[in-house]
Amino acid sequence: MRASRVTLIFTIALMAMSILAACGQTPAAPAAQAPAAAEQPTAAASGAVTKTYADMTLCFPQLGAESDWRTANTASFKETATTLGIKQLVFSDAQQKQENQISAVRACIQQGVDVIALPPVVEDGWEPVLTEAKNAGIPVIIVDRSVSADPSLYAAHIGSDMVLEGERAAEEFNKMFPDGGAILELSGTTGSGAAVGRAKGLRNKLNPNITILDTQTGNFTRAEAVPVMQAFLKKYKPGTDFQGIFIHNDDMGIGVIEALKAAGINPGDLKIVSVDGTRGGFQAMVDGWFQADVECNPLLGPQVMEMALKLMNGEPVDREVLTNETVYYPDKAAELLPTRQY
Ligand code: GZL
Repeated sequence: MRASRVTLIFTIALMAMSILAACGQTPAAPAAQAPAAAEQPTAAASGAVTKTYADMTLCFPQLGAESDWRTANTASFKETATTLGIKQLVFSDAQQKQENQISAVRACIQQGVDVIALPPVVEDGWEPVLTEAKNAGIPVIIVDRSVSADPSLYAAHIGSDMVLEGERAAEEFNKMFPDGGAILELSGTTGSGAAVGRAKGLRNKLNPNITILDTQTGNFTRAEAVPVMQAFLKKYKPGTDFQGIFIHNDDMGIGVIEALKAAGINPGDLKIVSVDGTRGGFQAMVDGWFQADVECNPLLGPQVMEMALKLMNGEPVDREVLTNETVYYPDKAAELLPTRQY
């Protein structure tokens, strides 16, 4: 290209740059497209932007993996989080240790999550960390079991009425032993809202002619229930000293069955009432071991996340949401077993 043409082009470019510089601007990149009206966040009555599930970071410091019930409870939260497309489910497993749950809640407070859904392993000892969450402006939903802390320290409780579950079990024994009798009790984790409530409910409604011969915790696990039942069988004569067993969850019930079989006891020799209504419990009813299984529903994910979103948007929520539950019986167990979600 001849020099004179180069000079001309260079001069024109310089002139263009000097005009733009005089206007205080350099050639701008194309402006970012403003979001279409439909993508604009809606303004709530207060004028604040309405949060959606996509904005939600939910802390779920799960207490452990001790039972089929707990496995189903965890699955309910993880599946619901995926279905709703929440931003993040901050999940942890505390191995049934309160100190681990408390550490997990503190980590969530540090992270600045939107809501904490706490399934407390035991009732007591939550005031300090609930106070920290409150002071950080993070609402807490107590999930499943209850806490003894002042209700002002948390937003709501969603779970089962454990006392009613115990009362329902008592009513089954009252029907089976109209002329009285004696039962053994395998209780859940010591100090847990589930074990405390079920024990209380049993004692509320058990007829006075039925005695609770002995009670021991099996910590809601299959493995820990076996030695407890073996010890009971060494101490008491089945059929003579006791005629029934109340078991606080199906997982321990399966451990109890293992010990009974080893002792040569047959299905139906003893009248057993369990709690949860898991597939294992339904199978135990089909096999004749359980005479009733009191429902305790673990599928709490949808209710909790719906409430969490309301809390994020400053909407009022019910402070106590109890799950509607029933009692299952052997006559329908075979038919219902294939339909069970947990
Ligand atoms: C009850 C729940 C209990 C179940 C057990 O809501 O906390 O914990 O009954 C589980 O199976 O271990």
